[in-house]
Amino acid sequence: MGQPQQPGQAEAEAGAAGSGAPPLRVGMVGYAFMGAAHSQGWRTAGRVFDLPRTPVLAAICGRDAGAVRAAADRHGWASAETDWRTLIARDDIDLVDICTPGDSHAEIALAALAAGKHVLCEKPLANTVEEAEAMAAAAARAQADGQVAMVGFNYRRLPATALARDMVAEGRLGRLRHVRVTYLQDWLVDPQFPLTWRLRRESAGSGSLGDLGAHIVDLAQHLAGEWLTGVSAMTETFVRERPLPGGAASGLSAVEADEATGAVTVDDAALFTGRFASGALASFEATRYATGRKNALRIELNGEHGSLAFDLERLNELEYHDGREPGTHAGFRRILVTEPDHPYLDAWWPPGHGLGYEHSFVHQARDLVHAVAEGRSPQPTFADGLQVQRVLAAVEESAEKNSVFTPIAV
Ligand code: SOE
Repeated sequence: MGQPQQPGQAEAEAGAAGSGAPPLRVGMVGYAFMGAAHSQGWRTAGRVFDLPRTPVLAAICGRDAGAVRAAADRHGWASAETDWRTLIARDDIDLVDICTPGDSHAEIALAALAAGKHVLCEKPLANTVEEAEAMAAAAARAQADGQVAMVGFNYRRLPATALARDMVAEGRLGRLRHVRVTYLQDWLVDPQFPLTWRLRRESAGSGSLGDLGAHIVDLAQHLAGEWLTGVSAMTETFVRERPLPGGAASGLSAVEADEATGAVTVDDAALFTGRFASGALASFEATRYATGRKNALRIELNGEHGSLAFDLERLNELEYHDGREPGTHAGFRRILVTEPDHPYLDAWWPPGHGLGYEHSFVHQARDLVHAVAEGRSPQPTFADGLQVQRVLAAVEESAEKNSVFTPIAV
């Protein structure tokens, strides 16, 4: 279904030519929620940031010809494909962006790396540790040929989380004692919400754990600057039987429910504690049953000299407490992260004009383009994605063993 000249192509090529930077031709697999978010990132990055290569939205791929064509038109992709193998075989694609459910990540990523493409893969990296190991090994081999591979942990790339990481690395908190993270959603509260792919182990790998828990494990480790060494966990599936979807269903959006039902084979919620290499302690909660919480991610870090807190619902802010201030005027203060000196913000709006969720995907595209141009491995690498996968596996193992402390394999 490759088409020579499609809506958006002339514009994309003009953009590439106009900037003087050579194009980076992207082929994206998947076009639902994450596909739309990544499209926004690719479309916008080269218009806001000065990039060494200009992203070109060359081709989008999905199995339903009509739907993928509509997605191409809506999001500005130059052509559409219905088979990812055809997309990967195209010699006018430099980078493959994988936005499909977890069960196809490994196969597509391995094929793309073998074909000499750079790869961006949505989180979690894979559905199993074995798949993630194969992907990390393939990415390490491909790196010798100048190929890069990155995992889409987008929350690292908000200005406030990037600033938090810098502040921890500068030693402002001193030795870390606690990291506590929650990621709360509520889209499963209704027991009639149908059994979409996100609720099946064979397609999603796990439930809240892999979907939300993967984000907070990555963010916690990224901000702390160290890895977890072991976890103690509980998981639960509150609603074990749900109606089958009555029509086409994407992961999050409920469509009509069928009369027939099927078994939910993933966790609905995961609660775990963890220990960092330094001895700092961490707690994690990931759930789709936090009634009233839509996309509430919050992280707090406490160190011997100070604390930091970030809340996704106030994503242009960072709370900071400097414990060395005299007690009379010590206390948490709000840093408004909208200054040009803050991470990513020199290219955006004047101070005080905040950003949103989608900008993390623009920054992700920006950072990946730089890494490709410089031939260096962009973080989070597939090795980082594999390590998160190992944490998820340890959480499942611990939960199965009634919360016994489970070391994380290295
Ligand atoms: C669904 O829970 C979801 O879309 C996640 O899959 C995303 O990674 C997160 O950014 C928003 O919520």
